[in-house]
Amino acid sequence: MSLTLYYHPLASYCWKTLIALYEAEAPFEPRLIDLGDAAQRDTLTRLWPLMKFPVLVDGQTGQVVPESSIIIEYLAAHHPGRTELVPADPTAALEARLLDRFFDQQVHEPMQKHVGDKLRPADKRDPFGVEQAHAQIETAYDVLEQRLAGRAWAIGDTFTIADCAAAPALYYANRVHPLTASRPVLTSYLQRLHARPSFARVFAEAEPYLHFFPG
Ligand SMILES: N[C@@H](CCC(=O)N[C@@H](CS)C(=O)NCC(=O)O)C(=O)O
Repeated sequence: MSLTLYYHPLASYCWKTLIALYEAEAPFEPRLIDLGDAAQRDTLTRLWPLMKFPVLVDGQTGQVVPESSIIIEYLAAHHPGRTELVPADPTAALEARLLDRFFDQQVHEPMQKHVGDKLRPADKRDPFGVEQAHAQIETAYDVLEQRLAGRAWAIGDTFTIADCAAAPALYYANRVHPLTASRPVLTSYLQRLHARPSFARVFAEAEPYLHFFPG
């Protein structure tokens, strides 16, 4: 097996790449990294000095691929499956990449700000930053509620990189900043994501760890 994914089953950006791997039906070896273990931290840091996962290693080419979006681009280029994660049509590809960035930067990152703040010592918290993060999520929900109206998936009828990004971002954002009744488009989109077999599998694998989520 040539692909190895360094990951943790609870880590939201790892979910994004796991969904893509399952969509691509690409065989890979999952290597769980426990950041509480110094030797395992070293393993990850040797691969990617920023010590962030996911990291994909292609044993055939020796290529080390960090960053969830880049991993998905790598899969789409080198291990394509039935799901066209990055559309061949350039206009559709731009929309997919735009929404991938949008979910990461406008939903996922402010959600992480909320979670990261909970993990800080009480005297190092940043309540104003967390308030700004919640306002950012609210604006993102506004934009998405309009943009995704009438679409089955993020860019339309086909499941892409944007949906891989959306699933963990929206799942965890909904935990810290719940979708209300005024968000019917996003609420039903999140339900469709949960029903998608790739995400259902990732979620089932994460379930034993979900009680560690500090949200
Ligand atoms: N932009 C990166 C973000 C990766 C990221 O933030 N990963 C988190 C887990 S979801 C992580 O490694 N956290 C460990 C840490 O920051 O110590 C990507 O898209 O892969």
